Amino acid sequence: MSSTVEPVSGYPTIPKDPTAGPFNMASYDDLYQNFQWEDMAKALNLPRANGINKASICIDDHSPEVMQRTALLWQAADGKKESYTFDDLRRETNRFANVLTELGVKKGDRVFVYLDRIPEIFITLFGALKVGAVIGPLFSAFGPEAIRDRLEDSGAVLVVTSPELKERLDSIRGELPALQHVVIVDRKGSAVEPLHPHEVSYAAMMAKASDQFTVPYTDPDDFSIIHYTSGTTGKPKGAVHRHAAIIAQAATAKYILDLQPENDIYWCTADPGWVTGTSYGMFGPWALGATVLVYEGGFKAEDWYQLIQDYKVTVWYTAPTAIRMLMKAGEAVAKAYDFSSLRHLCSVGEPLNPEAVVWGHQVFGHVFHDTWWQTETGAMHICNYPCMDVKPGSMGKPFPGVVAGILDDEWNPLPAGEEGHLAVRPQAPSIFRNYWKRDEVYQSRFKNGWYITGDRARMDADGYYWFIGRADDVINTAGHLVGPFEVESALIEHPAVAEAGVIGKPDPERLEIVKAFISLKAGFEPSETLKQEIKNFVRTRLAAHAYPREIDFLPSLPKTRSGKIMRRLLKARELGLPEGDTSTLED
Ligand code: 6R9
Repeated sequence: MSSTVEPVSGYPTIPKDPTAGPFNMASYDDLYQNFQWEDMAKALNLPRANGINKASICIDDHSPEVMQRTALLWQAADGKKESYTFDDLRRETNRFANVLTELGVKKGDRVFVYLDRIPEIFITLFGALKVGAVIGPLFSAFGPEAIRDRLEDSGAVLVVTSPELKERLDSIRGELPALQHVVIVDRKGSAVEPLHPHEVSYAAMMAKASDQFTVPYTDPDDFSIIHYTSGTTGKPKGAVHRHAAIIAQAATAKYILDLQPENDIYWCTADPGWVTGTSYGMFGPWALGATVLVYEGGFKAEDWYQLIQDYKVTVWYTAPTAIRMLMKAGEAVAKAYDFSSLRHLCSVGEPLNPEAVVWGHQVFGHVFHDTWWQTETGAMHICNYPCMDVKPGSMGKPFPGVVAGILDDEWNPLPAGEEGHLAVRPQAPSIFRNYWKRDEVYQSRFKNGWYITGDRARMDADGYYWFIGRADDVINTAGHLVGPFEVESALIEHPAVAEAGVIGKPDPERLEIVKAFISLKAGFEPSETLKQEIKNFVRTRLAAHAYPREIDFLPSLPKTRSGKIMRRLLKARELGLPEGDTSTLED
C-alpha cells in the first residue's frame, strides 16, 4: 500500500504494526474486493434455530470451553474486584429474563437501565434482550431532564436503577405515564424501605428467579437497542438498531479491534450509556468470546495506567480527549508503569490529532488506530486496520462491506481531494433502522441512496478519509455529542434567563466546549455568582458534560426576522471570523 500523495497532516506515515494478530487482513484490498456480509453471518453460525438474538450470541451460545472463560473483569471505583464467566452471565441474565417475564414485560417493550458502570448493567441489559425487549442504556451522569426526555419519548415500561440515582427519577416520575416498574439494584444497602408500590428489589426478585430461560425466536429485523443522540434541532432522537447489527459489530471487533479471544484482555473505556460502550463494550467482543475489562471509576491517568498494568490489558479502545489528558499528565507518570502487555490500540469519538498518534506510539510502543462511526451506523465504518500503514490524522479507509463517499450539495460523489458531505451506503447490518417515532427525520437523512452522516470530510488519492468537521451545529465535547437546542431549553428554564444561544467553542483538550450566550430577564443583573448558578442549574438537570463551561451575558441575542437565534453569527463573533450573510438578521 504505497503512498502516492504527501500525507495531508504533514506527519510521516507510520508503517503497520508488526504485532498485528493472525486475524488481521492479509490484504485489505483483497478482503475489500471479496467481502460478503453473508460470510460474516455464517462465521457466527447465523441465523440459528431461534433466529438472531444478540443475547444468545453474546452470552449463551459459545463452546463449552468458552463458557468457562472470563467474560467480564470488573473493578469498582473503590478497588473492589469481581469476575464473571460467560456461564455466570448466562445464568444471571436468564434469572433477570425470568424477573422481567414475571413483571409482565413483553417483546418490543422498552426497558431502560440507569446505573453506574457495575456488572448489573450487563446482566439487566442482556436479560432484557433475552425476552425480546428493546433496551435503552442511560448514562448515569444524566440529570432529571435528560432522563425524562428519553424515557418519555421511548415510552419505557421499566427502568433499572440504584437508590442513589433513583432520586433523579423520582423528581420526574409523574411525567412518565408509561413507566410501570422501577427495579432497584442496591449494592450498598442504602435503599429506603419499604419501597414504593411500583418499585421492586432486584436482589429479592433475582433470588427467587430460575436460572433457566429459553430465548424466544428473534427475527434479524427485530429492534434490539435504542441510543439517544443529539441533533441540531429538537430533543435527542432515539436511533434504533436491530438484532442483526451483531453481524457488523462482531466482524469489526474481529478485523479492526483485532480481538483474539483466547489471549486478549480487552478494555473499552466508554460507558454503555453511549454507543461505543455497547457496540464495543459488550456486543462485538462478547460475540467473539473475548474477555472484557470494565472499570467503574472515572478518568485519572495513574488509575488508568495501573489498570493496564494490573490486568495486563492487550487491546485498548479509548477516545482522543482521554489520550490528550494522558499526554497532559506527562511522560514521567507513564514511565512508572509497565505497558508491555499492550499490543493494539484504537480510538473513536472525535478527530484524533496526529500529535496524539505520534505520542501514543512513543509511550505505548503502538499506534492509536483511529476509527470513525456514529450512533446511527451502529458499528465502525471508516477505520485504520492493524494491517494498514497509518497516516496520522486520517480516519482510515471504509470497512470491507461499507461503501463511503464524499458528496457535493446535490448529493453527487466528488473526486478524491475535494471536501464534501461524508456519506455511506446504508448496507451494513448495523445501520440504524429508524429514529424512534421520528420517521420523517430518519427519511431526511437519506439522499440518492446514501445515508448522509452530518460530517464533512475529504478522501485522499490513496483512499484514506480525513475528517473536516460537522455540517451542523452539533457540539462534540470530549467525544460526547451535545445538541445546542437541549442546552438552550435547559437554560431558559432558569428564572433569570430570557434567551439563550449555545455554540461549540474550540478547545485544545476537549475538542469543543459548550458556550452559552444569555440575555437576562428584567430585574436580573449579570454577575459571576449568577453565571455559576446557571451553570450548576444545567449541570444538575441535564448532564455534567453538557453544561456551558463559558457563559457571556448579552443585552439581546442576534435573531433572524422570524425570531430564530443565529448561532452561526454568535460563533463567528466569538471566533473573530467573518459574519457571512446577515441579510436575514432582524433589525
Ligand atoms: C461512535 C460515536 C458520532 C460523531 C461523528 C463525528 C464524531 C466519531 C470520529 C469522529 C472524527 C473520528 N466522530 N468518530 N470525528 N474522527 N474518528 O462517537 O458515535 O456519539 O454518535 O458520535 O462523532 O462527528 O458524526 P456518536
